[in-house]
Amino acid sequence: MAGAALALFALTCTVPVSSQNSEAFESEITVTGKAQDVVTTLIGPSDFISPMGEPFRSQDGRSGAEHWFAQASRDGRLTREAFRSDAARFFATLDLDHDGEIGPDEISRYETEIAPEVQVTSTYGDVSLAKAGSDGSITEPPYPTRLGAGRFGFLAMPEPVAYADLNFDRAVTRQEFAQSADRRFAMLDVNGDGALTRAELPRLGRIRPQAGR
Ligand SMILES: [Ca+2]
Ligand SMILES: [Ca+2]
Ligand SMILES: [Ca+2]
Repeated sequence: MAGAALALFALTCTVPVSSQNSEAFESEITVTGKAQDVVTTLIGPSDFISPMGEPFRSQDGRSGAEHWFAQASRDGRLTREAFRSDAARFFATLDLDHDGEIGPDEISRYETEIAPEVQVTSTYGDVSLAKAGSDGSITEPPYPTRLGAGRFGFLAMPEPVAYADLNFDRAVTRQEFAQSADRRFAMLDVNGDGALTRAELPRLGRIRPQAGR
């Protein structure tokens, strides 16, 4: 199980973001008394897709991941309960007709209107996986490494909402979504203490500003 979970883990990557808000930013550091309590904001690009598939598009220089974490966490910790609540809140926004499941039309709306990023099927290699040989030759990173929403989040899931359809009947029930939330939380809770901290979440690549933009 641990191996499978690790296989889904985010690999450090740089995510191409076409928006004008994709500037790099330096993390802010807040010292809160004790040396071990140094808090850094989550580093990453402005566009982020949360573990349950919700897009966050930052416009204030902080990463989209930081926006997600800040709204879902409390006192720097995102507990399992809070993660479940965050998932349930997002589920309610997707279940437009309030029938307790995200049906095919609602999944389609998610993919076209809410998070069109999930449609992008072009592959994006993780450059950190490229290997340099002793003779100076470079072995290209394996492809594909990331697809769709996987390029914008912690987990390598191209379509995080449809991925929660555990019985493959093309609808995601509230229960399936909650069950998926628990699974994804467990993947991210590296030390298994029931809460996520910024320090244990995967680091997302920073986008460097393009010249002239
Ligand atoms: Ca519905
Ligand atoms: Ca289902
Ligand atoms: Ca933890």
